[in-house]
Amino acid sequence: MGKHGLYPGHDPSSRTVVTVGNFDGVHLGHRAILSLVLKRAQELECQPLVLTFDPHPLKVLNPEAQLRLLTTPAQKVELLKSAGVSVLVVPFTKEFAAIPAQEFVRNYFGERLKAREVVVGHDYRFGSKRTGDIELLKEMGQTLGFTVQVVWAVELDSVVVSSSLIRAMLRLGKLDEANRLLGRDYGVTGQVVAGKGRGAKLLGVPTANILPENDLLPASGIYAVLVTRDGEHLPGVANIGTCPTFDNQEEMTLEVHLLGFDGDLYGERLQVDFVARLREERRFPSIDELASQIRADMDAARQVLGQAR
Ligand code: RBF
Ligand code: MG
Repeated sequence: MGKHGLYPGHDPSSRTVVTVGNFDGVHLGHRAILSLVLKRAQELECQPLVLTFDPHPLKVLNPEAQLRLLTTPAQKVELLKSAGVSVLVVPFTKEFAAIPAQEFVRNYFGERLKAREVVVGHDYRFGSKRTGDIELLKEMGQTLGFTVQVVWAVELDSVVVSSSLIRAMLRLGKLDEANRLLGRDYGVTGQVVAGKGRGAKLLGVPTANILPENDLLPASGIYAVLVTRDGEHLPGVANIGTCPTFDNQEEMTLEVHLLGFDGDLYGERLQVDFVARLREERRFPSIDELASQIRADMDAARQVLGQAR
């Protein structure tokens, strides 16, 4: 990135209404911020822009915390762009983290982005050791030529929408609640890798085994899913778990059976959106009993997905 920044998606000649943050999950709280950015950009005839970081700052500053993000960097950019804003991804390093708050504001909101307005969440802090706050931003805006808008937390059913709450709900198998807070269905991307071939042979139900790119899989269980393949959405049923009927694998796997499809998916990259959680994974006393339960799951998924559209 050059000193005066040529960023993909950013027109350097235009002034911006800009927000900054991690935006993991691009959930309803984030969407409230994005809406205000879009509205103000239109009113002020500026470019709506999101400044975000890759990797997530906590992964650089506190790797021991093993933060499990909801979105991959690519998903995040795609979700932000489809909300209608331009996206500037700043590589986050320890050196970047050491930039004093004032310098960050002058350099980014002032020089590079020519901010006309900066939109931030109510608890936003920035700069080295998080010393920068909204007061500092407002003060510096007066000399650098931008105003500051503060967005309050979004509540749904009197809980504050947050990425950490959504992570917890996904882990607990509360998919419906997680999806409501996200404002979309939780989705995982990944490549189809070789499985054991057991599904087709023993159960008559071939599955695509997906190597997830996301840090976070929903709780173990059986799910109705929509699979995106080359921009097309296909109905399916997914299993997340260890297949305890067989050999109790140690690792959790994600397998998808596409309803009414029997092509080869090996090597393809798919996105799996989790629409509904159907049941828990169980150990069945016989392969026949598992096979008939899977047939019932396929019917349940068809029902759920038929209603969802
Ligand atoms: N394996 C289990 O051991 N218990 C289950 O409850 C279970 N449910 C499944 C439901 C669906 C819809 C699918 C597609 C698979 C399920 N499996 C389950 C995984 C199954 O054992 C696996 O697909 C094959 O063994 C091939 O790896
Ligand atoms: Mg398989």
